[in-house]
Amino acid sequence: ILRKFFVGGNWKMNGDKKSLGELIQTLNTAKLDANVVCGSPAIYLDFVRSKMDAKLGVAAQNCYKVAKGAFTGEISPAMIKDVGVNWVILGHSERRHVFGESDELIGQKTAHALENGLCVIACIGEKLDEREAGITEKVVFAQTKVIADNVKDWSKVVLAYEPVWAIGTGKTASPAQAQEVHDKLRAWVKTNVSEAVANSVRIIYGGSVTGSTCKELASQKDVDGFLVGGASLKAEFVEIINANV
Ligand code: G2H
Repeated sequence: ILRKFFVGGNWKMNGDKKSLGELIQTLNTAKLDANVVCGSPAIYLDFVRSKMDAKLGVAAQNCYKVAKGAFTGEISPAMIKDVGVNWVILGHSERRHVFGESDELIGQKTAHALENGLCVIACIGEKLDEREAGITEKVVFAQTKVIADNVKDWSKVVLAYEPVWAIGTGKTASPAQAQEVHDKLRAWVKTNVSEAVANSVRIIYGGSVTGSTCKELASQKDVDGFLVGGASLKAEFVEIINANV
């Protein structure tokens, strides 16, 4: 198949060595039929990488736009690579809306992470008032453009569409709502990047994905996987990873 199903776990600021160790044990021994990448809190990246089976990817949940320096509290792609981790999640809605990250900063981070050999799960998504105002497309296209302007090698990038109103709220976008935006995003990529990239880039959906909603979402033509928050901390994550089987 052209686009291998891709499931990211985003543990956010959850877990401890004991609970994450148990979760990793479950994932290591399960039969998983997708590319899997787990987003760990920064302080556990080294621990998680050392415990997780090599066939499973690990991601940082954020990083800064330069290699080192006087940036208290930040971590760099070089540091992430140094502990054997190859992925980073950038532009998550909590980074955008809780911590005030701008499109511009997310673009700079994307460029720096890719230049330093990380793969990027780049997140985009509209807020509820934007959806209600009918500007979903305008918002997600603008966010995607800033990311795209900073990408040279699209094989290192996964796009995650996460409508902000569906994140952690229990309100999943309906399969049709997700498909509609994914389809428009792929068309945007076709027009603004290339047809080859549009055909190959994974566009994954995030926002309250659970074991009970994953199958129907996964069956949508342009949904190539998920970014899973709450449910990625539970055994149910295995079911979500295999949603497309
Ligand atoms: C969206 C998602 C994971 P949840 O933030 O990135 O979290 O599945 O808990 O809505």
